Amino acid sequence: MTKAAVYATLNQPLEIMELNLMDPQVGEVRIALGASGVCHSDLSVINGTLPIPPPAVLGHEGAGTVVAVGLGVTNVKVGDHVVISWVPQCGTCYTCSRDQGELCETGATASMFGTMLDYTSRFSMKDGTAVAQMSASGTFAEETVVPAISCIKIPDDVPFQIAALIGCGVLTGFGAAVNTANIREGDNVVVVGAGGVGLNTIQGAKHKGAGKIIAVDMVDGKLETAASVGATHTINASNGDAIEQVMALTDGRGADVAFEVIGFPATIRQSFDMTRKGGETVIVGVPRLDQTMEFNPGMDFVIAEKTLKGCWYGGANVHRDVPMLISQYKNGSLKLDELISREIKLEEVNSAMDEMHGGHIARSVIVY
Ligand code: PAD
Ligand code: ZN
Repeated sequence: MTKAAVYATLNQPLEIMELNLMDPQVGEVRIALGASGVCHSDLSVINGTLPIPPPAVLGHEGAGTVVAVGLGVTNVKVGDHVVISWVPQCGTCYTCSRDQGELCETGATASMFGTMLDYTSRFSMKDGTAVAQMSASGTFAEETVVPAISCIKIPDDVPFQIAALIGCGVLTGFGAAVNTANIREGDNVVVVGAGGVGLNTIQGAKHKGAGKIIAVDMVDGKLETAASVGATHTINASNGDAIEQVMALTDGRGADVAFEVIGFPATIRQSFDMTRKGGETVIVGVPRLDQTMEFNPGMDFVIAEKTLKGCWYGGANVHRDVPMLISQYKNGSLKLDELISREIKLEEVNSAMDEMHGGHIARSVIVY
């Protein structure tokens, strides 16, 4: 048995309950969670933006200690500390071998279904009802079972709170700037949405040598954090027209690269309109899956030669990028302690969701 926070009903708080947890099967690993971040995507499941059928253990940004391994597991052993990747990445399929591990043909479907690679889950209720595990992980639990290819071994001296953040917000946000976008040295970059993910996009843009890094948000506290991790300019979108303010900061031309890290069509359009001719807009925020947008292909894409592209999991090869991010954290160039606004217990996860509506917290992290 293990204690977990379960999504049982749309738009209702998560329920804390004891669940059965099966032993790891072939190629699987059981992990005692050390920490799990609370990401906006968890809230997006509860409010129906990301449609995962309940019941499901949410949480996909986690790190912990290996407590058991199934047959055939060679990449980690009992006692190892690991970051859990929310897309299992095999490293050898068609997309992995084309440096698109975030779309891994072995792992991405199971991740969407909230299951192991065989499309079944390891959690169940006392009456035997199967309980899905978000993104093949389910980190809002004291213990979970994940595919071994989701595990990246990390040094024992990295705090679990930090390692957990790397599992989603950092890999996604930093990777959007470093892997997905094509930021050239000196480029003017705008990041719309300075939450747990966007703050890491700012750090990725800095890493790529961007010139101006303009953070746009509606909460002054977020903008202060943005400035502390590398934003050179900040715009509170509730004060005046944010597009005009970006134009004023970029000689009336617009930014070279814009990132939307919220998940609304209106702010995607806004980000797109903040870029210059020939500029690039990267969508990181996940809108409701039933939403659509209109563009003028001739004006927007052909004549203005703009690019609009999506970003899944920061275009990350997790087995390559997690060790890289840890060494950047250790040498002080990647600021992660600053992103942990508060540490909570599993039972407090619903209040972390409420705080996210208000948007004042960079990241709440559950510590087990
Ligand atoms: P968050 O809630 O921490 O941050 C969102 C930020 O946007 C907050 O700071 C808000 O204040 C700000 N905001 C909200 N509305 C506006 C507005 N109209 N104008 C300006 N700022 C605004 O969320 P997060 O950083 O955890 O996640 C952000 C998005 O990224 C969310 O949609 C999440 O589902 C998505 C995500 N995508 C991936 C991926 O692989 N593409 C991975 C992880 C998260
Ligand atoms: Zn996430």
